Amino acid sequence: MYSKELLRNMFISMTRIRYFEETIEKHFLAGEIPGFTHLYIGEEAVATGVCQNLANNDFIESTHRGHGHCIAKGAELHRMMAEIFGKVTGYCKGKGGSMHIADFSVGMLGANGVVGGGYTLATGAALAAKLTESDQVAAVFFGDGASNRGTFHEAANMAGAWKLPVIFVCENNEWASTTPTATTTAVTDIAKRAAGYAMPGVTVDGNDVFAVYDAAKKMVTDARAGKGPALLECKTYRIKGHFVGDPEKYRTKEEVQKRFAASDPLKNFETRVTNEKWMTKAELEAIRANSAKEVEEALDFAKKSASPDPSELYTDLYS
Ligand SMILES: Cc1ncc(C[n+]2csc(CCOP(=O)(O)OP(=O)(O)O)c2C)c(N)n1
Repeated sequence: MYSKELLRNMFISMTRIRYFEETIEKHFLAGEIPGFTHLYIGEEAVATGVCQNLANNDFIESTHRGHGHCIAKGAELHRMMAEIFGKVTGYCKGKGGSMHIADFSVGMLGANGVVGGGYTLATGAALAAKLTESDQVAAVFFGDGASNRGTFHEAANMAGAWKLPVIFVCENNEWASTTPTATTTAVTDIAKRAAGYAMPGVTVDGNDVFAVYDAAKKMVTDARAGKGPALLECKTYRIKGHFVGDPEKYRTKEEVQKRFAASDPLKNFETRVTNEKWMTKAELEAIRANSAKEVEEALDFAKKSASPDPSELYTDLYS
C-alpha cells in the first residue's frame, strides 16, 4: 500500500517533468533557447520512482537527458528554466545550459554532457558517505548506450568490491542516439551485468512508477544498511528524438506513436490509481493544473530575466 502523500508526490513529480519538457520543446523549436537539449518525455517514471526513495541529502548523478532527474530530486523549476534559456538567474548564471544543471542543496550533483561521466562521481559520493559514516546513498542514472562505456565497469567494480552505497539506474530506452540498443549491446537485460560486480541486478518496467519505486526501495534500504550497491534496469522507450530538432530518419512516427500510446507512464499511473480507487480524477486534475501553472511561472521568470553581461564571459571559468 502506498501512502496518499507518496501517490501525490509521484504524480506531482511526473506532471512537472512532462509539462517542463513540453514547454522546453515548444520554445526551443521557436528558436528562443540557445544550445542543445534532450527531452525526458516518456521516461518520467524512472527518475520519479527512484528519487521518491531518496532523502534531500542523498545524491544523484545525471546525464545529458537530465531535466527529469533534477526535477524529481527537487531542483527549482524557475532556476532550471532560466538556465536553459541562458539567463543570469539560472543555476549556472545562464552559461551552462541544459546539460550542466546542478543543485548541491538538494543532492543533485550534476547533469553531464559526457556520456558515462556520472558513474565515477556518484561512486565517489558513495565512498565519501561510507568514509564519513553517514547513511547517505547515491544514485546514478545512465542510458543503455552509456552502459557500454568503460567507466560503468570500473565504477561498478569498485562499488562492488568496497560495498559502496550506490544504485546504478539504467534507463534502457532502446536507443542510443540513432542506434538501436540491440545492435551494440551483448546482453538483452543490462541488469545481468550486475553479476560481474557481486551486486543484485533487477530489471523492471520503467514505465510503471510503482515497479520502479518498489525495486528502488529495496536497493536504497539495503545500501543505507551497508549492504552495498545494486543495479536497477528500467525498460522504457525514448518517445522524442535524441535531441530537439532530430529529424529521426532512423524510425517511423507510427512506431513511436504506438509505443507511447501503450506505455505512457502518466497514463499508466492514472489508470492504476483510479482503478484501485487510491485517487480520484479530480485530485489528479488538480495536480496537473498546479504543475502546469508552476511551469508557466518558471517560463515567465526565465523570459523576464536578463542575459549574462558579456563582461562575465570568463567569470567562474576553470581551466
Ligand atoms: C563520451 C561521449 N561519447 C559520445 C557522446 C555523444 N552522445 C551524446 S548522447 C549519446 C547517446 C547516449 O545514449 P544512451 O546512453 O542510451 O542515452 P539516451 O540518449 O538514450 O538517454 C551519444 C553517443 C558524448 N556526449 N559523450
